Amino acid sequence: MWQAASRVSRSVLENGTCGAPKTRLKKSIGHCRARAAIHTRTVTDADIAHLAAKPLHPLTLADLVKHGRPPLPAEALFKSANFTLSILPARLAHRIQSLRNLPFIVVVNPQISKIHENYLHSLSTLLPWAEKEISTLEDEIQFTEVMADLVHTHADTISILARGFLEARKYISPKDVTRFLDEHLRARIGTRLIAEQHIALHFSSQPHQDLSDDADIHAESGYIGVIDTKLCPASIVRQCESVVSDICELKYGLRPSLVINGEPEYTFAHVPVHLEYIITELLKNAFRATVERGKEREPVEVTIAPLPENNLSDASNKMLKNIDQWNVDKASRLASHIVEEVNTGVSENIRPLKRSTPGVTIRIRDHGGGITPENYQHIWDYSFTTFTEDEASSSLSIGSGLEALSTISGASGDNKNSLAGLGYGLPLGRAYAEYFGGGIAVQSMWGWGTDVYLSLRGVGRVECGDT
Ligand code: ADP
Ligand code: K
Ligand code: MG
Repeated sequence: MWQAASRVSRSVLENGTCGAPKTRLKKSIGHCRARAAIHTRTVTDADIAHLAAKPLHPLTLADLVKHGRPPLPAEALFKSANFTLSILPARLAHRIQSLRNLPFIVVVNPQISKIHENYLHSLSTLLPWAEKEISTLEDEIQFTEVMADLVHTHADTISILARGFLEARKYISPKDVTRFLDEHLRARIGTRLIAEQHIALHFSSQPHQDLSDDADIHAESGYIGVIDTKLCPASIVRQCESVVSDICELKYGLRPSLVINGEPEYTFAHVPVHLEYIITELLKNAFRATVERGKEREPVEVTIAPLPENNLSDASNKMLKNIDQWNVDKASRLASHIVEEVNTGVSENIRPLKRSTPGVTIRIRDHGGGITPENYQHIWDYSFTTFTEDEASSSLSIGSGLEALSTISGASGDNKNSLAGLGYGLPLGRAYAEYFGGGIAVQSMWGWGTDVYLSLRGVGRVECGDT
């Protein structure tokens, strides 16, 4: 039964199967995309109205891990595909509808309409599957290709959105832009996660020889699809530091230093790509401020502070006892309950508790001079930036006019290779943090420096898999 799948996976993965799951996933997506001849069905207004009328399924970490730990048996993989298929069309239709609800002159902006087309395209690739139940490996493989196409289509679209809303800023208030983008970008995070999770489960479930080593690495490393149950924030900080330092060196000829303290060995269950995005953006901000202030001798300090494990009330302990291993939904509700208890000081009845991981707070402290009170009010606005062309010509700023936008293209278009400029770092970082119940708070001491508190909730007992 696995033979057909093995044939495809060999060709899909021949680009190389080693390395971090994320890298492999990217390669697989690229390769899949190149091979796929994807069927489409024209999307009608009636389709959109019908699908958008369906209630949205709010995504939880439980949804992502409920099909089990890879390698999945074929039946579980079909379940994952059918679950994915059951929720994505309505999500895409909702996006199309809310794009269409923008003022007409904004919708017809070439950038915004490009985004609209992307969503129509993705929905048109799902409609041929609408009445189908995926129950063969051939179908599952084709469906995975559709998912790869979806991820690819929407990959580097943040800069397109940013450009669109800057071009259209005369016709829509900043408040309305923020409202739209907050909803749109959060929905985008979820849709992408759902598609990537199925792709990851697919590729880590192929019992092909090429993959057996990789599957072992996978099991050991604690991955369930795109979720790493043993994610170490300190390692992510070091990885991101290296990337951001390179950018800094290119731009300013300097590499600020960074120290990590607190509990660098702490691990929890989370989505590594989300953490990478957030930490990269926060380090870019801290490094930029540090260098511009001439404070590169003062290291940026990152403190990893897990929420105390033993500050639990009787109520929490009782809830914890009743959690069965796979019910992550309950576990995440418990995590929020615990975070609340700890934060509000309710928990006095302290009991030692070994394995719960309610979450972590990561403080990033720089001595880069802080944020002026006037700017502080705007830091969460999409497109608000103090980065100007005088500082670096390769990015855009709100003051430098639209010409700067034309310099945005390709990979760097999503701000990957520049230190700042889109003004999306903080608000989008916060959207990622809030997605699974975390948050970001910025404390500025104007004239001195900035402390950023990133809090993330872990999911207590995701780990445990197939026992
Ligand atoms: P961008 O970095 O593209 O400008 P962000 O949303 O990341 O967009 O940040 C918005 C603005 O907030 C920055 O332009 C900067 O003025 C201010 N800011 C953010 N973090 C810091 C920091 N650590 N120190 C000083 N200013 C900061
Ligand atoms: K901003
Ligand atoms: Mg930034």
